[in-house]
Parts: sequence; structure tokens; C-alpha cells
Amino acid sequence: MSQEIPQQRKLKIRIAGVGSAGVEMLKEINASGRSDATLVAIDTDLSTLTQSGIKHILPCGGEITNNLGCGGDPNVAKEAAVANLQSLKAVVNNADFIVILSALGGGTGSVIAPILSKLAFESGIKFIVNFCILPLEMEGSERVSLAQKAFKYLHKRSNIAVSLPNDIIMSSRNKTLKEAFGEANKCVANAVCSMLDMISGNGIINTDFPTLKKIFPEHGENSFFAYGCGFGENAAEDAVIDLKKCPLLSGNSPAAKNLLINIVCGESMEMNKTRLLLESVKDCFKASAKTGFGIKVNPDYDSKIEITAIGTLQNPGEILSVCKKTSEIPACPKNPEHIVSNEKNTDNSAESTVDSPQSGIKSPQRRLSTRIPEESPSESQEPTASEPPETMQAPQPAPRPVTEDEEPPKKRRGFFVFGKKKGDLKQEQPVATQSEFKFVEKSQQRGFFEDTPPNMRNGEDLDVPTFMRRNIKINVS
Ligand SMILES: Nc1nc2c(ncn2[C@@H]2O[C@H](COP(=O)(O)OP(=O)(O)OP(=O)(O)O)[C@@H](O)[C@H]2O)c(=O)[nH]1
Ligand SMILES: [Mg+2]
Repeated sequence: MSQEIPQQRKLKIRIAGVGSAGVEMLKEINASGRSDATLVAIDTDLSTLTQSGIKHILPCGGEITNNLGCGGDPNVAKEAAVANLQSLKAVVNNADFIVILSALGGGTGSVIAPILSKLAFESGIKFIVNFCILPLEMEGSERVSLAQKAFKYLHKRSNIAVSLPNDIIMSSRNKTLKEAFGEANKCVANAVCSMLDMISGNGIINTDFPTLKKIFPEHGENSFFAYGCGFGENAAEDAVIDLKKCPLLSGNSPAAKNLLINIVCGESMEMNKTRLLLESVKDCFKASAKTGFGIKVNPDYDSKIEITAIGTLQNPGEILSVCKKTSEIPACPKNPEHIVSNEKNTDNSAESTVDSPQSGIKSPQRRLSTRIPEESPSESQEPTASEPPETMQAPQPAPRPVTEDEEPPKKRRGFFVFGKKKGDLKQEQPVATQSEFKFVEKSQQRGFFEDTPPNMRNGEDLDVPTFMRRNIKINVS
């Protein structure tokens, strides 16, 4: 009797490029023709999206930015994110693995990439990876500081968050700005592709998805990623040298706490050579505890050897200028967020998978058609999010009740934090609930003056507090 062999479920992998540079990186990946991941381009600048050639686009600007981008303003980007919250949720919905690509320092990438990480984190996505490009120091402290804050925020919601400072690319090579940017974009695209190759599960020794999760179970660890390649007779040695020079390491070979190494080589690669190669990569990162490795043979590689290493840092202060800088920024408040759904945009709020035709993410033609005032009925009948928005609020001390003509206190909100609508604040001030304060007995009140005669006036003992003499009750919490 023949038994039906159960089909292995395909991993749902999404790669989102956020902001102009994020979309540029996504274009590099798109050019490599991957079919195992769904690519989604997200920007407030419509032209970036329509010219990207990416099948799934999510324009977030609309009237807020006149489809022109945020001009570096994080407040505008936040407004755009709030207006498109349901569509952003649809990007992460039901995914197993999400990679978010962005350059931080501008408006869109700095705000929407952290928000997407947060939505992915809250929706329980099994593995979240962020690759972030950091602005040049010369672009000014405002951009650099915004980038640091954004990195710190999204890092806490990622299994792996790697930063690549543009300064490293600029300083290491004598290139034009465009060439250097292009090189950084390629570097990130290569890193993403080799990471996906690593988990595709058809190697001699696999570093599959469960292995990746086991090695990087935590969120918010400081991570690094490196990629190296060698050819010909000394391919192995050259690949290690190239790996150490990888710009994603920002010029360091840090000590790794957890490390995952993947080698892709030709069919003629000897076992002994492979073992030595693995040893030298482990030595390079002084790896001790959890190390996983994978080997994949690619018949097209001949004498080419490719090494990919992903790790978390033993000493978080050791690598990456951003890690050092972000440690100076005050920590993010715990559970500060309160997401509100955006009623204005229920028309594009499908909470379905990207792959489904009802997705909230539209192909350029479909999505653009929703910008036309006379919206077709079929567009507005798309399914809405099935679950109510989740709330995460830190416990607050009971505030003083607000009187009718008094302005409620202004809540401080970061760019990555959603709050309630302004109008809701007044109504929702909770009424202070207090319990009665119990004072000690009258006889025990006089303490130090116990043996002196009481200080009487009009029949009242003035040494006894007025509220006790007159039986006024005081409520305290
Ligand atoms: N590596 C690389 N960096 C870029 C590229 N374009 C811009 N940058 C850098 O990334 C930072 C953010 O720029 P953008 O991605 O254009 O900003 P954005 O996210 O689109 O934000 P807004 O345009 O303000 O909405 C800049 O400060 C630059 O340092 C690029 O193609 N490659
Ligand atoms: Mg832009």
C-alpha cells in the first residue's frame, strides 16, 4: 500500500526594502533573480517605487508627502506609517523569516524600518533580520543621531541586526559617492543572498532554518555579518582574507559568542581543506561556544570558495561604530508603544499574505489605482485586518484628574511610537481612586512633647493635627 508523503512546507521569506536606499538594495537582490523570497519595496517617494521594477510595492506617502519622500523629516515619516499601518502589517503577516533593508538617517528608512521590525516582532515572526546602512558623518549630527536611535530601536526587535556605515565604504576606496553607495548596496545584497542560500537546505551539511533559530534565539544581541570570496589555487586563504576585510565588519574581527559559518565550494573541494578552512574562520572570530556550520557544493564554482559568517558579539562594545555610539543613547522606554489602527486606510488594510491576490501590498498598477479618487468597489472590498490592534502600555501612575478647561498634559512620543488620537486623551484620564490614610492613635501623637501640658484653645488641642481634631478624612493612594 503506498503512503502519501507529506509535502514539506515552504518557508515564507519576505525581503522588504524601506526608503530610497532600501529600495536600491532590494533592486540588487531582485537582479539576482531569487524565487524563494517575496520582495516588497516600501517608500514614501512614489517614483522610487515605480522605477524599481519590484513586483510588490507599498507607497506610503500619498497626500502626506505628495508622493515625494519625507525630505529627511521623521515626523512626516511617522505620519505616513500611521496612515499605512494595516498595509505594513500585511507585509509581515504570516511570514517565517523577514529581512528588512534600509539606510538610516533619512525620514522613511529611519522610521518605517523600525516600525516594520516592531510589527514583525509583535506578530511573532520566527526570524527577523535587519541590514542598515548608516549615514556619512559629514551629513551632520542630526542624521547621524536619528540613525543611531533608529538602529537601537530596530536592533531590539531583531534576531540579527547588522549595520554598515557608509563612512567605511567611502574611506576604504577611492570612489565617487555614487560608486561607493552602489558598492554598499551590493555588499548588503550579497550578504542577504548568501544568508538565504544558507537556509535553503540543500547542502552537504545544512545550516537550515531551525539551526539559524537555535544559534540566534535572542532579540537585541549585537550581531555581525561577513562575506568573503576566493578563487584559484589559494581560494581558501584568499576567501578568509577577503572575509576579514568585509565592510560589514567595519574593520574589526570581533570575538563571537554565537557563530554560524557557511562555505560554498566546487565539487573538487577536499574534506581536509574544508576542515582547515572552518578552523581558520572560527579562529578569526575567536569563536568558543555555539558554532554551527554548513557546506554546500555548487557544481558551477570550480575553484571558487565563498564563506559567510554570521555571529553575535561576545563583547558588544568591540565592534561597529554604531554600537559604541548607541550605548551613549538613553535606553528605549519599556513597552512604550500603543498602536492604533488607521480607519482612514481600511481600503488597503488587507491582513493576508503577500503571495495572496488579496494582499494589502499591491503590484504597481493595482496600488496606484487606489490613489485615483473614484476608487473601484472591488478595491475597497479587500479584506480588513482580522485582529484588533494590539496594545502594549507600560503601567502608569494615576494622573491628577483634568478639569474641563485645562489642557491635558502632552504625552512624549518618539518617532517609532504610536499614541492615541489627540481627542481621546481628555476623555480617558482615569479618575483617581484612593484609599483612606490611617494615622496613629491620638494618644501616640505627641511624641517628644508627651509630658508637656496640652496646648488648648476654644476646647481644641492644638497639638493634634487639624484634620484629626475636626475629623476630616484624607484619602491617599
Ligand atoms: N549605501 C547607500 N546609502 C545611501 C543611498 N542613498 C542614500 N544613502 C544614505 O542613506 C541615508 C538615507 O537616505 P535615503 O534612503 O535616501 O532616505 P529615505 O529613507 O528615503 O528618507 P526620506 O528620503 O527622507 O524619505 C542618507 O543619509 C545617505 O547616507 C544608497 O543608494 N546607498
Ligand atoms: Mg527617500
